[in-house]
Amino acid sequence: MGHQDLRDEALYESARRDEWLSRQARVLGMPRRRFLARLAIGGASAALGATASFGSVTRFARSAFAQTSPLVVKPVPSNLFNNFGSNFEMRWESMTARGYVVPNELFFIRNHTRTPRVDTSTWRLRVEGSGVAKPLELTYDDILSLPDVSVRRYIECAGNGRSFFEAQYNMRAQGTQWKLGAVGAAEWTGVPLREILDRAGLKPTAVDVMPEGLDDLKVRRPMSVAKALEPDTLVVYAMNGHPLPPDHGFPVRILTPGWIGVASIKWVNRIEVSETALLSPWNTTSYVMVGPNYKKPEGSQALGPVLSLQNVKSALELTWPAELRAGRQTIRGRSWGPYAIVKVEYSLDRGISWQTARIRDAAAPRAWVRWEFPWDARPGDYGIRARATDAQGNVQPAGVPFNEQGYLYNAVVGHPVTVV
Ligand SMILES: Nc1nc2c(c(=O)[nH]1)N[C@H]1C(S)=C(S)[C@@H](COP(=O)(O)O)O[C@H]1N2
Ligand SMILES: [Mo]
Repeated sequence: MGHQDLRDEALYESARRDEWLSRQARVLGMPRRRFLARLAIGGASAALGATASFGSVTRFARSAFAQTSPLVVKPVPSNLFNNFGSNFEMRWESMTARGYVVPNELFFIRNHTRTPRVDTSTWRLRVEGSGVAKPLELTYDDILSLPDVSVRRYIECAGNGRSFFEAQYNMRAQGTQWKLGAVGAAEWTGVPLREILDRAGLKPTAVDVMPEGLDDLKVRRPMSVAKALEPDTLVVYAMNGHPLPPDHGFPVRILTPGWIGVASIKWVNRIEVSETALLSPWNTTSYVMVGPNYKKPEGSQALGPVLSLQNVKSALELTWPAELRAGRQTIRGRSWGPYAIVKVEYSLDRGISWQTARIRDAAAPRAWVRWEFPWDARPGDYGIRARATDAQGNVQPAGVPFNEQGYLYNAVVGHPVTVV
């Protein structure tokens, strides 16, 4: 397979899917009860209040509509997810008037191959490489006994919104044709990565930190030491107060807030720390910007500028397309980005005039805010537009230059709504 082919996410993955489908998955149980007991003793328990209303979602997901996929573990019913095979997009209407976090049952899944099952009695996390003086091997229990923090942050796929490139340019970008549901905010509990790097004797000469997953492709993606040392860059073991579900990285995943989702590596069993820059397919051939508006960086093996930070985006908590009854109602949505969202505007006349929506959550970086506005809807066809501004003054643009792999589409989108 040539370089060109590797840039096509779909081709790249289907070639390898044959490889790993033929192997037998390790199906081993997870020690859920023991885990929950530990969570209750540890400091994490206090911070985990945000998970009410789970019962109803679980019943919903297990209802007659429930569908399963051989590539993921949790039920992925079509009333909750758009199904792309190994990838499952959250349907935004399932978040209508819900709490701040996306319940685990509703959270989008982005797998390059399939969800592996991991036995924590044999699993270890190794921290090694030229950038550490004291290579480490940690058990699951070791990690649970380290100092923990809980943070509310979103994870978003770099390709979220990709389908709108085709709508804008009549040209389809490679990869999963997401609308805006490849994003979710959750409360993540884990150990700051810097605690672990400290214990491994991080050298002042270290430059890159590369977590690696134990899924079939060993998905791995370097980050700078600076990013690794940020207080909310975590080795996560709990999501919304529950052990990390298999599809979301059990036993541990990395959380790199504000960065593209692929940097939040799931099923991590190895972290390489290096005194030299690290390369992987995920920072050379994919998750790089390739297109007429982007230049290949000089002296780099990457095919284009390498992505790290996400950008500011918005979505409405409505079906796509939506049909609403005429009359007074509240329209709701959410906006997010690496910096705090300070303003959200909406337009009901195709972007000619804008009004300010009411933001319902305190602005925080690397998180989302819920917002709403009242609408006395008259019969007709609309494209409801939302446009967020962050604390750095970044505003969602009217359009985004094309890139072949369809990353970072954050232009204002007209959500099709028919009022009857
Ligand atoms: N090991 C591993 N980590 C991974 C992936 C993967 O396929 N394998 N997918 C990445 C991508 S592209 C995204 S967007 C996020 C999605 O996280 P989620 O499936 O928990 O929503 O996980 C990232 N971490
Ligand atoms: Mo992603």
